[in-house]
Amino acid sequence: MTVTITAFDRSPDGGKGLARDTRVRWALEEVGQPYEVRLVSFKVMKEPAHLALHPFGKIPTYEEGDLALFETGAIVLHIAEHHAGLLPHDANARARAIMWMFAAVNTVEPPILEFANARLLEGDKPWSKERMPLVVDRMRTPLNQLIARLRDADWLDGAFSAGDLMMVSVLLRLRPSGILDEFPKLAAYVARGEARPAYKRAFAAQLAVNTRP
Ligand code: GTB
Repeated sequence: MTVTITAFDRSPDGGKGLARDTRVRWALEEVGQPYEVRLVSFKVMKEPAHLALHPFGKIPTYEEGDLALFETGAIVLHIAEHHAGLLPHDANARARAIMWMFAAVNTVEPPILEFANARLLEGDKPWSKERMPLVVDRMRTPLNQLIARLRDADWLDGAFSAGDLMMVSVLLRLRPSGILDEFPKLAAYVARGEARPAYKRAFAAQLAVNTRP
């Protein structure tokens, strides 16, 4: 069955792979599922046809036959559950991989987004300088805790899984600020994710969209 996802027709990051369609593309590439992409503008995202797919008017969405999904966590989980390669067979290991997906989007991503917003959208506010150390601290704590758990392992829990795919995707958002390099263990973990052929294909596909004339 044809899989169609939506993505920005022009991502604000110009193709750095930070928009969330990249993680869905990556999951599809990991499992070898071909997909089509419908590009949407910010305006189209807020129109009824897109809102019927995504009630919050965002990308990405995922369509496969009668199924329409939004939320990258749910989309990647769906892909991982229906194809081999992103979740272990052992039931407990599988539950732990899913736990790491939730940890990525529920625990690690929110303070990273708060930091990105503070930096990019609130930098000119009179209170920004005073608030920033708090925002950075709230982000550093889970990052250091993640490093403590990762130790010298390549991946979070045995072989690469959907948990790593989501965690690496979330951590990538730190790169533009330079903060990722302050955490060499995490930078190396992200680099391992980026070195995967499936990630490279996903990145190249979104780059091609965002650099077309
Ligand atoms: N929780 C949802 C999910 O994981 O699917 C969040 C979806 C979401 O925030 N989508 C963003 C969106 O559609 C794109 S990814 N925004 C449009 C809108 O709100 O009107 C977020 C994003 C956007 C831009 C960059 N960037 O330029 O660096 C990075 C990430």
